[in-house]
Amino acid sequence: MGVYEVKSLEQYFKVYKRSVREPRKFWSKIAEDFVWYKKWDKVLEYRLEEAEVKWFVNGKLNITKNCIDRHLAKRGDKTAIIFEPNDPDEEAEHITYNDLYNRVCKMANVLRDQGIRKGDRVCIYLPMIPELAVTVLACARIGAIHSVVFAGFSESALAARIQDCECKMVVTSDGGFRGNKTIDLKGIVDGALETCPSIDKVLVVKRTNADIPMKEGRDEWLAPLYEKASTESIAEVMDAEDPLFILYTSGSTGKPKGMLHTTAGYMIYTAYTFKNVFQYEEKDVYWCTADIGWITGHSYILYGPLANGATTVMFEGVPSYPDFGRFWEVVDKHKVTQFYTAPTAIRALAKESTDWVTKYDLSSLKVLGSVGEPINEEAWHWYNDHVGNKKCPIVDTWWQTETGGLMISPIAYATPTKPTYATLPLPGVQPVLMDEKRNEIEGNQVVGSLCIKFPWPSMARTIWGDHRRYKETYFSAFPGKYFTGDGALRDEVGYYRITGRVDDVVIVSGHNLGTAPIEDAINEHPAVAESAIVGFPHDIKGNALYGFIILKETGETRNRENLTREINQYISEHIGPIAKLDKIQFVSGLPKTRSGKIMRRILRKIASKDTANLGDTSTLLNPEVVEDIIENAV
Ligand code: 6R9
Repeated sequence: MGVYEVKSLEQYFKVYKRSVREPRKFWSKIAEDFVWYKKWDKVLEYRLEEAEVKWFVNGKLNITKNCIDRHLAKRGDKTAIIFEPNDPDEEAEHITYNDLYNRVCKMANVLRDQGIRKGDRVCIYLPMIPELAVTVLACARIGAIHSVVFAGFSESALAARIQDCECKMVVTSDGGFRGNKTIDLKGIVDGALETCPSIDKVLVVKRTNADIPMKEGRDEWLAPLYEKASTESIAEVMDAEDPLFILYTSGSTGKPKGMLHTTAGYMIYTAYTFKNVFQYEEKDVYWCTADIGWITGHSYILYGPLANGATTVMFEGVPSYPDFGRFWEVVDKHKVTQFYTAPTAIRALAKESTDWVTKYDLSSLKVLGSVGEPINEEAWHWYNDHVGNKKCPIVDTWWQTETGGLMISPIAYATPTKPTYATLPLPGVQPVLMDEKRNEIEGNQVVGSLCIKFPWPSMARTIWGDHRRYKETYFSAFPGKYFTGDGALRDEVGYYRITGRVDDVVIVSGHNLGTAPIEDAINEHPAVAESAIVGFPHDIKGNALYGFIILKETGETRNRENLTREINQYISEHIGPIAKLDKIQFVSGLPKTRSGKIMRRILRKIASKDTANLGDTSTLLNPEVVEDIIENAV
C-alpha cells in the first residue's frame, strides 16, 4: 500500500490537499492495492442530509481474502497473531498467516454446517482468545454479520444486543480468565438466552475447563465440530456495501445503537490509517491492548493490521496482573515496536513505581498510541518519558465506533506532536467546528462542536433497524454534516484538541457509557422514583459517575448504604460493573427545564464541585432544588 504514504509533514500537507480536492481519485487509487472479485463502477454516492453513503459502488470482494489469503504467497510463515495469555506462565502462541488461513476456513465451515448463511447475525461473546479473532474472520469469510459483545457486559445487556439484531447463533466459551478472576461466560449466556428466541445454536469454546451445563439440542462444544471441518472454504462474494459487522455503542436514550459497518470502505480506510499513523513496517510487532469487543479491537487489532500483513498481539489479561509490570514485560518479551493503549491504563500504571517500567527493556518501541478519551498532560508526559524514553512519538488518535477508523491523529514521525492534542485530520477527513447557530466557525483559536463535512470510507452506514435514529442522532443537529457529539478547539496552527462530549455520554475508563441506560437500570429499583447520572473528573478513570437519585415516598426504611449497594447491583446486572456509580446522592428533586428536561449542565457542575458559576438557572421550573443539592453534595 505504497500510494499516498506519508513520511513527513510536507508530504502530509500535499497528500491531505489531494484527498480534499479529489476524494474520489484519492480513495480509488488506494483501493487499487486490494484484491477484488470485481472493481467498482463508481467511487462514491452520498446524500449526507439523508445519512446515505455508498463507497465503491458495485465493487465485489471478500475482506478475508485481503486480510489473509493474499499474504500467503509472501508471508505464509510470518506470524499474524501473537496470543499472549492472561497467565504469564502459559506459553504465548504464534499464529502464522498459514495457520490463520486454516483456522478461519475450518471455523467458516463449522458456521456453514450449523446453518449460518450470508446476512445472518452471529453474536460473539468470547474472551480475548484466538477463537475470538478466528470467529470474527470466519463470519466475514461467509458473509455472516458479526456482532461482538464485550465479555464484560451483563446478562441483560447481552440479551438486548442479541434481540435487537436477532442473532441466530452465539459463540461463547466455558469461561474466561482476567487477572486473578474467572468469569462464567456460559452462565451469562444461558441467562440472556431466556429472552432471546432468535437463537437456535450456541457454540462453546473450551478455555477454563469449568464444569458447565449444556442445553440439549442448542449447545455444542466447538472442538469436535472444528476438528473434523475442512481447511478450505471459499470466500463469499460480498458487495462493497454488504454489511460486515454490527457493534453496539451507547446513546442518549436507553437502547444501545447497533452501528452497522460495511465491507470495502471499512477495509480500505482501516488499512490505510493503520499503515500511516503507526508507520508499520514489515518486521514490526504491533500491540494494541484494547479488547476486540470494542471498535479499537475490531479496526486496529484485527482488520487494519491484518490487511497490511502485520504481526498483531492479542492479550488476554489486564495491565495489573500478575503485577504492574505486565505490559512492559510483554513489550520486552515480544519486542513490540508499536504500542497502543488507553489513557486510563496509563494513569493507573503511572500511579505505581517507575521500577515496574525500568525493570524491562523497552528499546524495541518506536511508536506509542493513545485512544478512548482525552489524554491529560501528566499522563502524556509519563508515557513519553518513562515508556517512550522521549524518543517515540505519541499518536493521540481521536475517533469513534461510528467513524470506523482513526480520524484526527498525528502520523508518527511526520506530524509534530503536542501533549493533549489529537493534532491534524488524517487524509480524507474534513472536520469543521460549528457554533450554536449552526454556522461553521472559520479560522484558528476557536472552539465549537466537532462535525465532519464530507464522507469518508469507513463511516457507519446506519443504526441496525433504525435508519431514522441514525439520521436524527448524527445528521440533524447540523444538517448536511456528521455531528460527532464531541466538542473541540482548534489552536493557532490548526491543531485540534478534543475537549470532551457535549451530549449525554460519559467516557469512563475509555468506555463510552450513555447515561440514559444507566438511569433506566437504576429506575427499576423499587425504591427509586427518578434518577440522573452525570460524569465528574476522576484521577484514573478520566471520568467517574455521579448519581442523583430521588426515592419514592413509601417511607423507605432501608438505610442509605444498603440502598447504594443495591443500586450498584442493579447497574451491574443490567449493564455491567464498568457502569457502577462512584458517588450517589439522594435528593428531593432534580433541576428541570420547563419542558421537563433534566438540566444536566447544572448537575455536572455540582458533581465536579464547580458551583461558583452555575450559569443561567432562570429557565428552571424548580430553581429551589439546586441550593439543596449543592448543600448536600457528596
Ligand atoms: C475509538 C473509541 C468515542 C468517544 C469520542 C470521544 C472519545 C476517543 C479520543 C477521545 C479525546 C481521543 N475519544 N478517542 N477523546 N481524544 N484520542 O474510543 O470509540 O468507544 O465509540 O468512543 O471517545 O469522546 O466521541 P468509542
